[in-house]
Amino acid sequence: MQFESLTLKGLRARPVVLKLERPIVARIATITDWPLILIDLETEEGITGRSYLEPYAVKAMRYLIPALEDLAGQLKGRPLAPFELFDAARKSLHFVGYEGLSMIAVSGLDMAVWDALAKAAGMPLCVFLGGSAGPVRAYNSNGLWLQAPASLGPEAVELCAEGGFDALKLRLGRDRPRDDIAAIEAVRRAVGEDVKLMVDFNQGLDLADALERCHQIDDLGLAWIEEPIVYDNFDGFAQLAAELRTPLQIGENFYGPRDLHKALQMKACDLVMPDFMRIGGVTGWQRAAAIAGAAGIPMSTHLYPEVAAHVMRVTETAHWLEWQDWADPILQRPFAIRDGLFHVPGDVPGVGLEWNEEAVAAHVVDL
Ligand code: SMN
Ligand code: MG
Repeated sequence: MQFESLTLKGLRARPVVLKLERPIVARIATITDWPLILIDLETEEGITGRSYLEPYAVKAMRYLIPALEDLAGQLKGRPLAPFELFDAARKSLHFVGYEGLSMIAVSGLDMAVWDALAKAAGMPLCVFLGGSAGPVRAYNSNGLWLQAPASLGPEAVELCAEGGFDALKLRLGRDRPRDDIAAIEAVRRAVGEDVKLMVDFNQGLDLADALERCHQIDDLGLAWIEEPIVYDNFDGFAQLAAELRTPLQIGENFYGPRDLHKALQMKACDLVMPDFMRIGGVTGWQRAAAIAGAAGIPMSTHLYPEVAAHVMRVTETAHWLEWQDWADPILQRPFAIRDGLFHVPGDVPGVGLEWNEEAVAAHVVDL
């Protein structure tokens, strides 16, 4: 097999909005319309790398798409070497500030670059990265938002059945702490003791409330407590981690591997779960995974399950893949979950993202 080197030619980014089947109702926001930026990275050699970004707010696509186009314009004509393009893109934004939206744009570009390269090599991304295709254990994160406790039990049963899952995530942060406890109990009653239960406060509490409310649920056998307080209060997380027996999970708001490093230095958590659009795509993930691996900290994923499955196959301390099917409506080949496992196919080169163009046409929006 002759490896073909690739040259960056251009990038197309299209804004799409999908209606969520189960709307996001978190303490800090309700989201019914889910934005996706579909990225096609074109190469001179005719191979297209694909990725997407989910920036939560539809309006955020208005400023992220020009940022993606700018980065591609600046890197046009360069060989598709992901580490080099990542560093060049990131450094070009030093004066602007390379966290926040800058990092999100770099991450979207990076994921598409890795996809194109693995496609050119004719390998699934996980094989290209030195691993093998196979299963990745996943929990179902598709529902269980801040809804009435009575609806939680039936939904939890449904979510387990969707793919033979034995782990679910439930969102907390209701006004009255006892309603959160009732929600946990409702899910437990419905699915039994053997299903693992992660809970997520979505940054909704202040530190004083978090200390009190996390202690109240500390002996309920939860798999983890996620983001009880605002994401960048590492001092507060360190206090919580020191006091609680239940593992404390953070990381979906780490902007780049250095945030993960800082969190571990400060003992701000027991577990980490970086998000691909903030950690720096596949490149940022690998750098972060090396830090978590050396520290012996279990690492889970946040959103982007298609890319997540590949990198989890090569992540030293791989823990849980967060399963969401939110991109499924615009994918040609939605991925299969069986027995709670995401099965990475061995015969699909790259990440395996191909757009269902008819569905894209039906959901593409004017910004
Ligand atoms: C989450 C994910 C996506 C949108 C809102 C909230 C949540 C999670 O924090 O961890 O799944
Ligand atoms: Mg979360």
